[in-house]
Amino acid sequence: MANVSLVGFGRIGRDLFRQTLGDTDINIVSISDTADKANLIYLLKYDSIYGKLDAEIEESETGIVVNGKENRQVDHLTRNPSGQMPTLELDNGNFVSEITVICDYLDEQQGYTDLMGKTSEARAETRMWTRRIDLQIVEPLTNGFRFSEGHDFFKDRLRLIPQAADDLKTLAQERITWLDEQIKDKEFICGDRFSLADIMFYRLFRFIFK
Ligand SMILES: N[C@@H](CCC(=O)N[C@@H](CS)C(=O)NCC(=O)O)C(=O)O
Repeated sequence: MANVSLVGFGRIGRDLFRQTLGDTDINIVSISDTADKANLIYLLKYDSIYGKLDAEIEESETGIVVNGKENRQVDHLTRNPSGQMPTLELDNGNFVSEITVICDYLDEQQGYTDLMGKTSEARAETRMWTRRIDLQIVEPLTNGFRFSEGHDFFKDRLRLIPQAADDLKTLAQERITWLDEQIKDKEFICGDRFSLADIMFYRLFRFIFK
């Protein structure tokens, strides 16, 4: 996907913007114009030639937000180039993203608890399971969801491959069945220790089956 900045939001800029809404190859990440924001929003929304724009447009502190994609705009992309949440801002102003990495970092700040593991081996075990769960279950299942039930919400945010949705859900389902077998004699995924691996798995499970 190409990230594009528009310099000037006159007739041509607004026309280009309209043409790219819903386009999965072009993502407008910033618009600069000296004109009044409210006026620009009005002109974008009500065009005497192209008619009313079928999109939700709001004014935000930093600019305008179309179809609520603020996390996909340049401000957030400088924090996290993936355009996703969560992103943690550190005390020195740097940013860290990816759920597993943020949790690992925060637990390390506590001197490491059972959530990541108190020994190198316990942490390796947690990272091994969270990686398997993230790559083999969370990612295929959430993409399967984004490509089908979540299609309308994600269509302007990501490249969607609707025909892959069922296969991705099947892949995840097979790995869930495999995981079930792996943990059948254990209390938690890492044995008797409640860890990040359990949280990763069950928060997804609750979201999908809520
Ligand atoms: N691999 C990423 C996935 C993050 C993710 O899926 N974030 C979702 C919310 S939980 C998101 O930002 N959705 C909105 C979007 O993609 O525009 C991580 O572990 O942090």
